[in-house]
Amino acid sequence: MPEADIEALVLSLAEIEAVKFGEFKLKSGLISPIYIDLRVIVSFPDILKKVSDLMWKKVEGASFSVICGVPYTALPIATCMSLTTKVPMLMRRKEIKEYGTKKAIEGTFQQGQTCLIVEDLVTSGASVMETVDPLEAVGLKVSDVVVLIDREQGGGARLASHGLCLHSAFTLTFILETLLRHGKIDPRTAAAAKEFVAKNQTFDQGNVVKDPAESTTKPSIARLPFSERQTMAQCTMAKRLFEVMMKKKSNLAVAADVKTVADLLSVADKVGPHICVLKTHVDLFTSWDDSTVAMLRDLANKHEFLIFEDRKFADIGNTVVGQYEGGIYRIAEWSDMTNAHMVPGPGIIDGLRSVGLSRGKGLLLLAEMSSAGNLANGSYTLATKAAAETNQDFVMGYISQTPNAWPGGPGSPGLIHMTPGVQLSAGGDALGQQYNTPEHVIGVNGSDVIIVGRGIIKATDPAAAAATYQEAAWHAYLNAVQAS
Ligand code: S5P
Repeated sequence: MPEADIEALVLSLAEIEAVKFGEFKLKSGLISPIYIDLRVIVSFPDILKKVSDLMWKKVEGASFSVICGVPYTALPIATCMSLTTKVPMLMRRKEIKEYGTKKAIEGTFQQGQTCLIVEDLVTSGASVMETVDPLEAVGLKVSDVVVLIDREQGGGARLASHGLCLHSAFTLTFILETLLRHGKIDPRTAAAAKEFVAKNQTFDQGNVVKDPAESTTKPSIARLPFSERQTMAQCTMAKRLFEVMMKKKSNLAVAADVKTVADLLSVADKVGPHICVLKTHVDLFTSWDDSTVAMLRDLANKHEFLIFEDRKFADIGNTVVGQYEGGIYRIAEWSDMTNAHMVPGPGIIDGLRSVGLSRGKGLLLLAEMSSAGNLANGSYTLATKAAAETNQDFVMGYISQTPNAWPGGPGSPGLIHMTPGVQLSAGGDALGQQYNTPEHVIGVNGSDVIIVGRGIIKATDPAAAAATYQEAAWHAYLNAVQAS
């Protein structure tokens, strides 16, 4: 596109008030001297076409076979590009769909395909990352992002830190200079806008500083404190677990894998002060009745811990409904959370949700396992991540191993990662269990909660052992937050 046409496009964006000057209050409360709202371009098909053609030119040479617009403003731009170039498009759902397929990404694609992200405006890059994460979670690759306007507030640097290359049709500086040259704004206005940009950088040497104009969602890889993540959690039980962790300064869950209910109650009472969660395998016990349930719940109230029945549901929706609420164990009555494999597909979440959601329960999805040779990895883990992301009303988090290594990182900060296979020194047992240390699990692998069984319950003094693990895991969490 000739330079004169590019300048004409900038002038027409100002004419249709897609770029405005004055005093504008941003979502963050900041007052900005410039306001860019590109939603209006849908009313001007000629401009929309020019915008998409110019953006397309900017990604010449980049390699991709499918494109995806960031909802909503960039959707018509991406559609226009797709119609012109015949490169197929995908759509990301912004809302969680309650019924139907619950897909985060709509459209036809193959795992391993590379997708170009199309966005109207980049400030901090947070909105772009909200689309990159679910695309990567379903196995697509993302390497390039094209935007109409780069506000030059750190978005490019943040995207680069995620390995993404930002291409922009215009920088804000170019827009200001063009409008100034054509007498559309005065030098004072241009200077005020430039100053605002300089003062409101969102990314400084790899750290997110602030996010003034875009979504408040933080990048998934940053280690935000539990206090902040609690406000982002959608599931009631996730909020509750964050609260318990903060109050007790404990991100330790104990796996009470004992043989009798007497031992269960004894262990629960001993380790209770040190834990946020007590994990049970109710089918290990030789008996189970209402009085045991009452005593266990009393201990949970006394020590303020949550109860996680590690049932690992793995059947079709209709079957798990009965298994969760009925049978001898009536798990939904006394446990605060349970977990499920995603092997059967999303019907398993729907089934468990139909029992647990109204009771305020939470579900953990098994995205990875600790045992040697297990099959929960690669695309299975990514599909589980996508299922968790789109069902955050009831899914409170994951059973995972290495969330920091997942494509796109650990996912939404409102989801909690719990990791079994933890002892004070790395190693394993004779049946395939593999152990990492609390520091490694929390600090390196990016988990939130350690789950410890034999390291505590087989210790001569389980209470003292629990205190040791509690301290190690909490320190690892504090260090991880401080370091990010
Ligand atoms: O991948 C997994 C998932 C789970 S929930 N690996 C696991 O070990 N678990 C559970 O964590 C397992 O069923 C057991 O209750 C606990 C680990 O116990 P430990 O004695 O090996 O620490």
